[in-house]
Amino acid sequence: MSKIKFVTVFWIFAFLISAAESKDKPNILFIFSDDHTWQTISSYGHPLSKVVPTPNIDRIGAEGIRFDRCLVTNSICAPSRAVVLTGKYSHLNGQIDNFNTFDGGQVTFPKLLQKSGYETAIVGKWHLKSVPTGFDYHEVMRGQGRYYNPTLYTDGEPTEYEGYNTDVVVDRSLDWLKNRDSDKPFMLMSQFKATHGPFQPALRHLGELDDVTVPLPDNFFDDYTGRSRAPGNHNTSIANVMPLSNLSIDYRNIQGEQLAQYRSHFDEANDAFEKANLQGDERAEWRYQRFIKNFLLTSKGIDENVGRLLDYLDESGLAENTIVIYAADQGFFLGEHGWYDKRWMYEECLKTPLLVRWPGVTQEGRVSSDIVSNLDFAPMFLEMAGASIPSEIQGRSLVPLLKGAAPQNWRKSFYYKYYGEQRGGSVSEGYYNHGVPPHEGVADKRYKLIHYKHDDVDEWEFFDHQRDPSEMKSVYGNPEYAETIARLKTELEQLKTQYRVN
Ligand SMILES: [Ca+2]
Repeated sequence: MSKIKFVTVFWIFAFLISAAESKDKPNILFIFSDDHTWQTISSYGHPLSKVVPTPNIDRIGAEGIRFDRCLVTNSICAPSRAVVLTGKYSHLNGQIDNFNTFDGGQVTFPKLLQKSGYETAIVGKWHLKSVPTGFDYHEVMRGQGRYYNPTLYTDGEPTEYEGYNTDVVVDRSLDWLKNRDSDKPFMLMSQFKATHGPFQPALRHLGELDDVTVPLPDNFFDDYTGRSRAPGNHNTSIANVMPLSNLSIDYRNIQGEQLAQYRSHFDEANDAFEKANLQGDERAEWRYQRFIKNFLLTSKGIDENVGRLLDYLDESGLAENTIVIYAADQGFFLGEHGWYDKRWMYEECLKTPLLVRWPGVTQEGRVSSDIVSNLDFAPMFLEMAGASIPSEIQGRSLVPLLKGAAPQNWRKSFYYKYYGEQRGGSVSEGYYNHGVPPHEGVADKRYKLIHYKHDDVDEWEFFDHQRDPSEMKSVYGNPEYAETIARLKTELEQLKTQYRVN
């Protein structure tokens, strides 16, 4: 065989092998929502999720695995998204808060999947300000986007859509799936604005819970004693702080009959509330009911749309070779401690939902209590795709956990850091956004140690979840725990060295 013929045959052969390998690679559908906390997802078993169940999201866990202790490194929107993309803590990926702009020039898992032969796309919420990189296709909202009749942008070019945001994100995701380059495996990120505030359900769900009274959480009227001063300086009270605009709507682009229905649901209720001038518990109860019902019905829109995506995978025959992941950017308070919002290292928002279905790999209905994190998503996606994991990535792939069990040397503790968002004024008067100051800490399966060190503040909190799952009393000064606290302080320093914080 002549040299030229040999080279030609070699390349044809190499191309066929590569095409065959690409065909074998699993597709990845990563469904990611905003603030859609684990308490609302029924498979996690929280009483709130019984009010509005989530059968479609539950199905992912029932046919795959549910992670019960998935912790975020920095419980706020844009930073969590940057951690997911890079597999690195905020101080290394640069996205420490919602104010700065994501550096799209750095290494991210979508870029590495592209190199590995994947067609990549992101549709929906982005929230990182810079133009998405590493995607063959992107169609994203600017900033928070609108719930009703949203505008999505591709390369800065706007397209206006009629309808409800969560429906539109799935319409556009399905459109991309149907028209993609089907010779390649795909990785699609369908990212919802829901359930971020202002809490606005789809028109079809407005008023569905009007006859229901949702029980207040046991610690709704928390007096914040028995802990550091930090929680008492909060600015996230549902009863007194949450603006009514969170229970209202954005009227841009809404007209006619739609407008009349929204006005009737939101404005008339808010007007009646203002007129009634309720006080004390009555006022708190009214505001909680409005908040929680709108939140839960916004969640319902997510679940329905997850169902649409799963149905399409079934109908198209893609389900068998497509991994489905459901997660949110962080958890959220739904009235616990009297709060809405996130940011704190407390359980409600430190923990985020994570469910993964990988046909032929995940054993149906498994539950993992191992400590996993959004830091682990990037390496997980890379290993799923058969791509190598750069050493600079700080998370660990969850693939071994999906296949069976955590390796012996899996993490036993977890490092958290929230940076605070400075607004001005005094520390106790809203200097930090939502009154949440910078803090860091370490958590394991039973204990949590939090350090508030900023300005002239230097305070610790320590919780034993076995005795105090709701984190109502810090036992930092209790000599019974002195040894454990000392151990966790050492652990905290070791983790900071390991993750290059120090
Ligand atoms: Ca969020």
